Amino acid sequence: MRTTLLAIGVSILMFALGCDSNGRVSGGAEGLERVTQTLVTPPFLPEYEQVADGDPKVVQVRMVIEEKLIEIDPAGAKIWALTFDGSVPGPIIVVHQDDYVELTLVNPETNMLQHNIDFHAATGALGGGELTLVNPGQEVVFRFKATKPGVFVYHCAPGGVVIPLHIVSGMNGAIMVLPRDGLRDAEANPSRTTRRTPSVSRTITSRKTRTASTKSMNPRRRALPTCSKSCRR
Ligand SMILES: [Cu+2]
Repeated sequence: MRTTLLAIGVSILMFALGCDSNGRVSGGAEGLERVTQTLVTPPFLPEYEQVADGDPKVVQVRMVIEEKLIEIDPAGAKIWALTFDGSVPGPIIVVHQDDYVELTLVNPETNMLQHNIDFHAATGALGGGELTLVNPGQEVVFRFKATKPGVFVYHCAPGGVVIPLHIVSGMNGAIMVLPRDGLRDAEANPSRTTRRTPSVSRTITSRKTRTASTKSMNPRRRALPTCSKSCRR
């Protein structure tokens, strides 16, 4: 199994990067600084800087696909959801224009279905959909350059009539590609929005304790309850 995973991961990564037959990377990401972005459950954002710090980077993220029952109302109604990282919608990725996004997409063997990911921020190969199709028990690494600023959807697109089924069952999310000098308001003033502060993290942690009895099929939702005014920017 590991050999299969490795072969799939390496071959797809080589294709996505434009490697030659000797495995040499011919894409534009070699030599760039690599950083890891820890994804969090919406509506929260991962830690990020409003203005890019230095040259473009390779931003590594990891998502685990979870097929599971989730509770959707206080009365306890449940649905079978297909999710990126356990939440609906999936986590928000934040990068800057010209950064590379390097996603490790994991489909655990406990799942039943084939999945992939289609980034509307990526160009070609169905936004990665053609390169990232993974069966249960497989994982894949996919890298693309975020060439245009904006907020773009990503979603599962395993092909044919099941595409809308996977999307409406939860496999959708967004990536925000910031201009390298950050966002500006209507008067062209730099946005004061910045990364999540430590004080917000502490607030979330304390709320986790207070809401530990909240019924939910999603542990992350227990940890990160609905955001109040105090944690909105
Ligand atoms: Cu899917």
